[in-house]
Amino acid sequence: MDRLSPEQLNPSIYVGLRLSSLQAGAKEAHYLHSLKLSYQQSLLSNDNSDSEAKPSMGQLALYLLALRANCEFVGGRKGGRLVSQLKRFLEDEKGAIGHNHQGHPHTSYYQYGLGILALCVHQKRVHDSVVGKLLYAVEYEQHPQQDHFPVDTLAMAGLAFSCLELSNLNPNQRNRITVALGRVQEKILKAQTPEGHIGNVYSTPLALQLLMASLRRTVELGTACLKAKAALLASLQHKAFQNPLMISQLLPILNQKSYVDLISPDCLAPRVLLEPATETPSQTQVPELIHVTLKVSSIFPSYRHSVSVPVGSSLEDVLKKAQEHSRFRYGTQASLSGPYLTSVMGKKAGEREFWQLLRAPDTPLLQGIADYRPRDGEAIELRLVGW
Ligand code: B12
Repeated sequence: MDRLSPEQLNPSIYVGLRLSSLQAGAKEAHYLHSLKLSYQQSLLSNDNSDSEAKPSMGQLALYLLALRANCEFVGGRKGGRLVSQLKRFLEDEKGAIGHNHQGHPHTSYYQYGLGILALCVHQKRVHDSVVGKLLYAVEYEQHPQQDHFPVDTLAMAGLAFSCLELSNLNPNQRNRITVALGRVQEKILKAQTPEGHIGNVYSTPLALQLLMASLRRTVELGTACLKAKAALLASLQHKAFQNPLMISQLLPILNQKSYVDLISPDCLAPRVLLEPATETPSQTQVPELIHVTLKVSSIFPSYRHSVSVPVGSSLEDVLKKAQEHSRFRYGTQASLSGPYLTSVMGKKAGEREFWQLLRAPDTPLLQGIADYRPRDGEAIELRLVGW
């Protein structure tokens, strides 16, 4: 197998596969080996010159989950350094949130929850004060001065609490953890739409992971899970799951598993060998063209231009075309979800800001620039907003 580029090395994919009912034969071991080489090299080197390339707190956490998915515990001198790094990341984030909880983590509460979860499945204890920040955030989430959590973030916090509850690593906070977990579960149930999704289609897999990890099985919970699964299966048929990261969060659910199962993973469970995908021959006909309008009003002078691209093109293709043929400029950064839009017309999104993708007039897209495929006549707006 060819050497994998850092962009293709996604620990979430390994975790999803190992918690699924599928296996990828020898490729799986090779993938884990490549992950280890890449992550250990960049995390354990003392070279700070290329700090951009260093994995973030959440990426380190996902890497530790991947090790656990292979039934490994982090150990030895190298493993110890990774655990210390993750603990240090969390301590820094705790500092950024501050004593009076007025600040925000540099990354996000999603990554904060992921960090606690990863240490928990390795049976590594974090200080009560670190867990306390996540507890407070969930307890006061409705408060006007506090961050409002999307379903994905709530689910991730809940998965971390579930692991802590089962492992009893912070016994002094046991009651608070149990109450917060009940609260997360309640909010997640409330976020179910009439079709059955929880939040939106892409937050449903994590929300379901949280509900399935729950020790409190009620009829209401069982019904909600069944409804959510049916909605996901319908979305799968409509090909809503194309993004590998999204598929990696979905795979455990299809096998009745959640990240909390990484406390004691079953590495001997039989899994079916994945068949390599067969490529459909490309059509040689001249492709039909569609017209898409691109708008940017967050800058002066504002920008508006119509671009024609072949039918089936992605939003990224539209941006490229606009860049080639007009004064439009954009920049991206690779992430585990694909290319993330970081700047438009030379304007970079600042701290706690992002370039939001909308279908005009006001519908935020549920996919990124590489996955979203605009229809003929659509207008897409790029808008700089706070979060
Ligand atoms: C936090 C978060 C954000 C934050 C990121 C900023 C920050 N400092 O953390 C904000 C609010 C800015 C954001 C924005 C968007 N997000 Co978002 N986000 C998340 C969330 C909750 C966690 C991501 C994370 O930290 N992962 C863990 C770390 C370790 O992985 P990472 O790759 O290093 O993380 C980076 C990327 O995920 C990137 N990012 C965040 N969102 C998105 C979305 C896309 C499509 C891409 C390519 C990258 C990206 O920011 C992270 C921090 O640097 C996920 C939930 C989930 N279920 O995964 C949704 C999620 C990934 N986001 C989603 C979407 C749709 C978006 C937007 C496209 C929304 C919009 N209409 O504009 C924009 C991105 C637009 C752009 N400029 O390209 C969807 C993606 C669905 C899909 N089909 O792939 C998710 C799954 C939420 C959902 N349920 O709808 N997001």
